[in-house]
This record gives sequence, structure tokens and C-alpha cells, in this order.
Amino acid sequence: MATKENLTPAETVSNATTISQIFDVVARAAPEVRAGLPGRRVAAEGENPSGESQMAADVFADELLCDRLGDLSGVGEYASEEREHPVDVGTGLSVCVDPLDGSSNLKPNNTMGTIVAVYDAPLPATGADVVASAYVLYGATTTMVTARDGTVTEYVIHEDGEYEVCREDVRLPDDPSVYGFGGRVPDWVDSFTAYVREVESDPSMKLRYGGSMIGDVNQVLTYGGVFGYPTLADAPEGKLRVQFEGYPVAHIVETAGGRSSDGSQSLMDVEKEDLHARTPVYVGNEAFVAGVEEALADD
Ligand code: FBP
Repeated sequence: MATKENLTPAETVSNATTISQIFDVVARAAPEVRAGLPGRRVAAEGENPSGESQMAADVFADELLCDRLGDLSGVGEYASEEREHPVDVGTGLSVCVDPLDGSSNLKPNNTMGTIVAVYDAPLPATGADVVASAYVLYGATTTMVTARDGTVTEYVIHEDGEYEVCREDVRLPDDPSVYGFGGRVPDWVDSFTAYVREVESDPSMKLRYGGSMIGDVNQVLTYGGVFGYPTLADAPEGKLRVQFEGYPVAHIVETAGGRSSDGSQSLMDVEKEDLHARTPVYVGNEAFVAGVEEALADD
């Protein structure tokens, strides 16, 4: 039997096939990740490379996804928010994963996600290297949203790992109605606070913030609006990480007809050399993201 190490050229797979396999692995692992959560609502011993405490569930999801994705013959590197360095798993596409986005929502039993970015380049990669992205949302049901070849698709994942399309060609609605922004409000910079007050003054806009980026972004993808984790007074780069959160979410939102920004440019144009580098994140309908950039322009 061909192992990953001794594949002949004829046995190597195309990037398109590998992307499909990555989505398949992630969808089929999702019920296992979900089933593994109840017993892992406790802190793990270590910290992640960003100095944040880890839950046992973060470590569990990371190990599961590293094993499964690392086994794919077309995947060369696996990196995650939970590991300092990428793991060399062969030759091919690089995969960056946030295994359990929003894991502080585990204790209060709220929404969480898994985020996946696929790069056709060694890590750390750039926005131009993104060839596909996806997230799983562990909500009332388990769903997966993928972006590739200019199309965003939403799937429902069943308990046995089978999955089916529930929304094809997902586009941000033209009549946005939700907004949500992370960080402590007193830590926001004044120009951003003024922007948010303007958004709030529109009676058609409702606050929807749950503390898990994937849950919050999925609301924007469903109802239209804006999500941001902004520059904070004591953390100019915000909290979210470029490779694991910024690029994949920007790729999905932009593919769905929306916009992304770090405050002055598309998130896809941000370039940082550190695998775990952070960036402010603003995503949503064009007008809202343009409004953030305008508001922050004088800072
Ligand atoms: P983790 O991936 O470490 O869980 O952090 C990401 C995140 O949970 C985002 O999903 C969310 O938008 C943000 O942090 C919320 O952070 P905070 O609760 O510190 O405002």
C-alpha cells in the first residue's frame, strides 16, 4: 500500500482534490470534536503560543485535526493556534487551523467554531497564497461554510459525519441588520467608539455579539452587517491572528461579496512574518467596512 512517504508522481493528487479532501476531513471530524467537548470543559496544563490558557478541548481538537489532515497526501504543513511551530507532514498545501475558536464559550455552553485556511505556500503564508478556507460552526446544529473558486457554500453536518449543502452561492444580504464588536468598550479608541455609535444610531441595526468570532461572523453572513475585533488602546493589533483567523474569515466574507479590513487595507493584503501575528479585523458589508476605514483614517 502506498504510504504518504512513498507516493510516486502518478499517485500525487492535484490541489483541487486536496482541497476537497481537507473539507471532507474537517466535516467528518466535526461530530467527533463536538462529541469530545462535554468531558473537556476544563483547563489544560499549558498555554498556547499567544500566552492564552488552553482548554482540554482545544488540545483534543488540535490533535485530532493534525492527525487527520496530516494524513492527506497533498498536505505538506499543518499549523495551529495551539502549537508554536508548523508540523512538517509531507509535501503539498499548507493548512492553518484554529481548532476551537471561542473556546471560552465552552463553559457557558455557547457557540464555538473550527477555522481552516489552506495556503499554496510554506508557512507563514500571505493572503495571496490562500486557495481555500472554511469554518465549522458548533451551534444548535453543526454547519460548515467553505470558500473556494469564487464560491461560498454552507453545509449541514449530521451526527454521523455525512454532510449536505444547505445554501449554495452564499452572498451577504443587501439589507444588513446585525453588528458585533469584540474587546472591552472602554479599551476601544475614540474614533472606533464614534463609528460604533453611528452604527447603533441606525434603527435597523441590532447588536449580536457572542464572543466566538465564527458565531458572530456567521450572523453577518446570514443577516448582513459588520463584525470586528478592533485595535485596542493597549493592544494596537487587537486579538485575532492573521494566519488562523484573519485571512480565512476575510477570504470567506470577500468571496461572499463583502469586504474585510485591518483598518486601512483588505485583510488579504496584510503581511506579517510571525506565524502567530495578530491584526485588527473588520468584516462585513462594503459600506460598513468602508465606514470603519473612514473613521480610523485620522488616527
Ligand atoms: P480563541 O481562538 O483563543 O478562543 O480566541 C478567539 C476569540 O474567542 C474569538 O472567537 C472572539 O472574537 C474573541 O476571541 C473574543 O475575545 P474576548 O472574549 O477576549 O473579547
